[in-house]
Amino acid sequence: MEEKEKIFETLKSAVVSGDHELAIKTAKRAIEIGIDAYVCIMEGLSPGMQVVSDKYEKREVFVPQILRSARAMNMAVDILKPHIPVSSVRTNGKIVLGVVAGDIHDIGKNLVKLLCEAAGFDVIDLGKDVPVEKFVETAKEEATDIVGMSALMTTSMIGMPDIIKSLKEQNVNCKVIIGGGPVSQSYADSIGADGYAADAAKAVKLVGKLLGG
Ligand code: B1M
Repeated sequence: MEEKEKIFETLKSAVVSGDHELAIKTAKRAIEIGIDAYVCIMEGLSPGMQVVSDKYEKREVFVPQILRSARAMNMAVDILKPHIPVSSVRTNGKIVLGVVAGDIHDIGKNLVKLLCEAAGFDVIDLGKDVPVEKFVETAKEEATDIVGMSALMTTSMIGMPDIIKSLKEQNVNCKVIIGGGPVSQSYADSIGADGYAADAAKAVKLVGKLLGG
């Protein structure tokens, strides 16, 4: 196996086993030998988190292991992030991004933020468990182009239409995109969102498309 492939596999297994020391060491090695930091996230860390998600669904791992995996992933991302080439073409596109109220799952949202920033968009990150008013007020104050909402639970995604309704009522002129496990293109259509993306890379493409790029 080529060293590059080995690095991706090691990053993946470091996330799966929640070994942050291995994740950091491997991320540093990747940078040292010139492997693309973005590809390390997409081919190593992200698939690792996917494995953990699947195991959680099957009750093969539990919350403590999940938190260790998330920590390993975040620590490796911190090493890799400064090495992701930020697009030299500033788009002037501004995105207000957050995880909707009642939901604290922010790993996916953080990936969306990372890739959107790398693509040259300005991202205002509202964090997690964000109330409707916070999305709307910030969108207004910042005259944002796009509001991006993430939800990982069926119980929290139902808050998304309230944000869209409130944006419309207050005449905030922006597009709305959504993402996260339980949502879909058909859900986006049904609530009047302007777009849905299944993953962070697709979110970047969608933002570009909606901004006319
Ligand atoms: Co919890 N959790 N969790 N959890 N968790 C899920 C979501 C769940 C599906 C697991 C399950 O039971 N099968 C389930 C929800 C069920 C439902 O729908 N009702 C669940 C539950 C129930 C809970 C708790 C209630 C558990 C409890 O306490 N009993 C609790 C909820 C707390 C709360 O939010 N109020 C809870 C807690 C946690 C942890 C804290 C342990 C941890 C979160 C840590 C953190 O995020 N900081 C956690 C995790 C990690 C998961 C799973 C295992 C993995 C999620 C993840 O990070 N995936 C998850 C199982 C699953 O998803 N299958 C589960 C990796 C990440 C890279 O993918 O987030 O999908 P994802 O993001 C992707 C795309 O979706 C997309 O791009 C991302 C990157 O490619 N995307 C967007 C995301 N947002 C986007 C926005 C966009 C565009 C694309 O545009 C704006």
